[in-house]
Amino acid sequence: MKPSRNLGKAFALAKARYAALGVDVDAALSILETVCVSIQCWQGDDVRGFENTGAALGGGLAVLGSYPGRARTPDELRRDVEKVFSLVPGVHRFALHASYGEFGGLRVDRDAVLPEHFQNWVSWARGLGIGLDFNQTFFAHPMAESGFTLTHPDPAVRGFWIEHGRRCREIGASFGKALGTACVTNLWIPDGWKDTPVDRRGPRERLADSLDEVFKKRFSQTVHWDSVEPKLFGLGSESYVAGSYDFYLSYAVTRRKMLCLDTGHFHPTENLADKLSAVMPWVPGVLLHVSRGIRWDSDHVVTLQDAVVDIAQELVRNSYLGRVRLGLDYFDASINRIAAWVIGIRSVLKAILLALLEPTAELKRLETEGDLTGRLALLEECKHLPWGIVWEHHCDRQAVPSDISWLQEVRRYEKEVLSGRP
Ligand code: RNT
Ligand code: ZN
Repeated sequence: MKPSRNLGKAFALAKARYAALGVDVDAALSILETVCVSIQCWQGDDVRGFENTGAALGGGLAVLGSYPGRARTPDELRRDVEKVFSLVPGVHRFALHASYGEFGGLRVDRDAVLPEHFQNWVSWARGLGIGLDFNQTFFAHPMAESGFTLTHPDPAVRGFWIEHGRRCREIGASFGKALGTACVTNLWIPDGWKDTPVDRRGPRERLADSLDEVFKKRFSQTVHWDSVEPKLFGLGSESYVAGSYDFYLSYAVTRRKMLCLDTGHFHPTENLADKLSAVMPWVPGVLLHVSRGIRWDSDHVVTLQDAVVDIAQELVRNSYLGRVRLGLDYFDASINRIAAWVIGIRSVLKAILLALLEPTAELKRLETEGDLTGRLALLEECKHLPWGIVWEHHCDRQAVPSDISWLQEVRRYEKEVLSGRP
């Protein structure tokens, strides 16, 4: 399908429509061009990584589905991601996990990982002109089988994971240095109890001490930032998670760390968007793990839902885009993995566009003047303004598919490349 021949005309009409509400479409698009999403490596291979130890995923992470075509090697993963980049507008980042190092067939344990194991990733990122982000991997490992890592009562186990945490920050900093754009290394641990614990205090005190050890070394903010990621509960940690929201919010505030907010890590009735303006005065920045929680699962492919638009509106209305890193966090093995990425990235960008096209000044005026009727009416009106045409124009201008024709390209890639992966 060719992009509509009338796109130019439709765009001019849409622009006029927005202008009538005081919205400058070109200004909105020039901001959208700069919006960068950190793409999660783990969607491409079902969180397997390249250590080849055969360890179970664990940590309460479960990847369901058996769609063919998962990336089995770093080269396959890189090739897949390049395909994704060609189907979404903008320049984005790539988020790696420590388990995605290239160890040349050697067994390099988590407490021995080094920047050199990620050299190919850095060269690849440099070639593409993108930044890299990083994550410690505190799961899929014999030392994590008990379900406890940085909170483990045995100092030897804790020490092993503290060393992993430290080394990953060195790797993250090496990314930032090599690529000239600060890497965010995000720390998430699965530690928690399936059933009611008696000692809630011990693991949290040990976690605080372990984190202080992990974060002892300081890095320049031009190369490296740390973030910590809370979770309400996980599979197998239904009753207690040591790294809860209260814990990490307090930690991030007192230790000046970024707070990672994963949209799937809260009670379904909690509004993540509302948290942003509450935490931003107190933390140096936020990393968003945009995901789609469904019932008890936190990791479905992101779609253009109210929850995502609400977050985008908070980022735009409050000028937080500069202090918030946008990242994706989901893994779906039941559909084409390239499509899963493309759908999620495009949805996040659409949500940001929707927010950028809002007549915020007018809405604020109505609110300030107490015209609550007008505020509600205009908010509702905005939902059906011709933003889809603006999106198509944006994609067209960035030389990426403006409509669902991206899917044809994914299907072609599936036939030519993915189907050759048994
Ligand atoms: C798990 C966290 C974490 C992971 C990734 C793979 O609940 O959300 O961010 O999904 O590190
Ligand atoms: Zn997450």
